[in-house]
Amino acid sequence: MLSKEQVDQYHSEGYVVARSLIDEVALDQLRELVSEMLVGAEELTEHNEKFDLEPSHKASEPKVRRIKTPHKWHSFFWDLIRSPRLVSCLTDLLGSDVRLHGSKLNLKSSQEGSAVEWHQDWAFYPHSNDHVLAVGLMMDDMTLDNGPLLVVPGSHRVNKVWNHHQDGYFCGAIPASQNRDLDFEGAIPCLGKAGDCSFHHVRLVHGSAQNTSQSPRRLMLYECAAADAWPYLKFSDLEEFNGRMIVGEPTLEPRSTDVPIRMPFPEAKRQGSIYENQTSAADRFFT
Ligand SMILES: O=C(O)CCC(=O)C(=O)O
Repeated sequence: MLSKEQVDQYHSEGYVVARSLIDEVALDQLRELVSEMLVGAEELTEHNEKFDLEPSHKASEPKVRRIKTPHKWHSFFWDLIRSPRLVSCLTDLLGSDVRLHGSKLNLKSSQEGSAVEWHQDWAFYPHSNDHVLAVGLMMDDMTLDNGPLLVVPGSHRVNKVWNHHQDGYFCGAIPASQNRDLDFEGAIPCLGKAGDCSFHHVRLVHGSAQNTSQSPRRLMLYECAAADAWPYLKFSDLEEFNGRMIVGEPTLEPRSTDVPIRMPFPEAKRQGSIYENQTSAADRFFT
């Protein structure tokens, strides 16, 4: 599914965008399902295990910024990630055996959807090797003004975990002013049409600005790992773990490689999502 040039780009720059992986019918089904799920947030006054709310959220004017772990709430999210085109891209990049690590649906409402500060996913979920990536399924067109994913090309090859701590606690954000070795200004926006998908390496530095456009920006993120990349954290149940295979076979033999690790402890003062973790980051890049 991916060309040799695309696979080479992923390895050298740490990301690639593949066009038209999800067709209109599936996109419509996905949008309808998400609208139905959001009805469940209307009466909320606080985040819960399913929804993360924008700071301006009110029960009378609901604003959800994330649906947490969508794959746990509806099997359609599994149908999408197991669709032949996506599986083909995943095996091109990660090999024949791929497991889902987690998922999230980031919804940036028009004219306010929260920014996500610069970070590496690896800082949140280190594994025994770095054959791990995130797929960003674009539910809407990604444009310069709606807060698209921004990536710092090649940052995964520096082979380093930047410090994601501030005031002695993990906060899930790289203190921007102290890390001018990273070319934030040269970051590339992953633009595309609804149905396109980005793939970014787990150690690639990325973030995204607020949505200043008039339309929502919805990005469904699937975190995927080669079956032999075992997580250092949050492993509890083998059956559940193996049940998350997207394609191929699980293994009890992790492959360990020489990867940099920095554990996300002490835990962020505010738990629940990256947005909550990052609230304690004083040194910010995006306003
Ligand atoms: O939604 C986005 O633009 C990026 C989000 C992200 O990087 C994350 O949630 O880890």
